[in-house]
Amino acid sequence: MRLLHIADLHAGKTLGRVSRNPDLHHALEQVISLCRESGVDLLLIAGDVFDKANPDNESKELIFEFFLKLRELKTEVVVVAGNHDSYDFMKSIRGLTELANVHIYDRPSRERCLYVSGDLRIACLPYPSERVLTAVGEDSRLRYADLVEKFLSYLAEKASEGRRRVLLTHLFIAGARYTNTEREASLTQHYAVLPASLPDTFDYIALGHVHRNQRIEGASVCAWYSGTLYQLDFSEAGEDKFVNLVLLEDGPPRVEPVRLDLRNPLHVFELTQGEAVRRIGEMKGVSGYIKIVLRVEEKGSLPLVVEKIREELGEKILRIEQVSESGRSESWDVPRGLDPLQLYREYHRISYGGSLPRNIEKVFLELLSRAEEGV
Ligand SMILES: [Mn+2]
Repeated sequence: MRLLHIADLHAGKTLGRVSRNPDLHHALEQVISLCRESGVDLLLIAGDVFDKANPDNESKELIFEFFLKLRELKTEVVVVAGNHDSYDFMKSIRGLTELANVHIYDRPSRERCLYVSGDLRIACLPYPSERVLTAVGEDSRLRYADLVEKFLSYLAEKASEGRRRVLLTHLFIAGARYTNTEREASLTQHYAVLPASLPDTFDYIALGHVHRNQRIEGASVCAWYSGTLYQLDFSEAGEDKFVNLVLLEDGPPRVEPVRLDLRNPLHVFELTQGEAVRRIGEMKGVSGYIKIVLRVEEKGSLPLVVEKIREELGEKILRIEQVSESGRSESWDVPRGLDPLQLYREYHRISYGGSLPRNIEKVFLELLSRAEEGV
């Protein structure tokens, strides 16, 4: 049996004033061709179909057209919601998409979590927000990662009757290498699930959430993030993008990441003003979108060179940032690489002195998970 694993479509994503839907469309065309040419039986979509909880009409049309093309190919599709998708919106379209053989799992549920296709069982865990996880009857005194682990064992049990077993989910696994676009809040260690807690009874685990294609190291089971289908923002500049072809036969699964062509690759140039002027010709020749980080003596009003760059590069230039040598040295005392909770603890320490009380920490984490769901 041949599966194709994709994730993090983020339909409706914009970068500055530019819609990335043409980039997504270009990627989905390649997915359709792959399904046709490689004889894909089943497509797995591991969450974040839409970028926003209330998708705009153009993005909905793009996704529904994609589903209809897959229906023509008679490719079965199984989808789980990601943290960017609204549970309720995904639920609202689920009845209709069934008609196109697209099976949507909109929220974690013990009753509705298994898709059966021949002798293949697909256990589905949509993005488990802390609130929803405790609402499905899990013990709220347990740590988030422990709650997820318990749910995963339940799913492993549910899928155990299949000759072939796949887990489809949108989760952050500790140790995964990520970019900057996954919404920091859901990537804190508080939310991380350990690789060792992934049940090894599955033949393949199809993950979404982290935007870089990678196999999970330290898991005894074959678990992969397929990553985004195009470079979502400048933190993903220069990265190749993939979908995973998965061949399930007897023995271990064969996984082949297939590299996608990018419609608008992203580029970051870090330059002094003089270099910026000299390299305008080169930048004009580059396909895709550009961000320039301009090194200046001191930050201030926009240097004249910015006008010239905008004039010459037009639509291609999406962002110009200034960094000054002095600004850099000033920024040393700003804590870097901290997750939101650590930052808040730091803020509390500086503002009030002493460590953050447990009850405030609890409220902070609750607000964080609600903010993340756009409530
Ligand atoms: Mn995502």
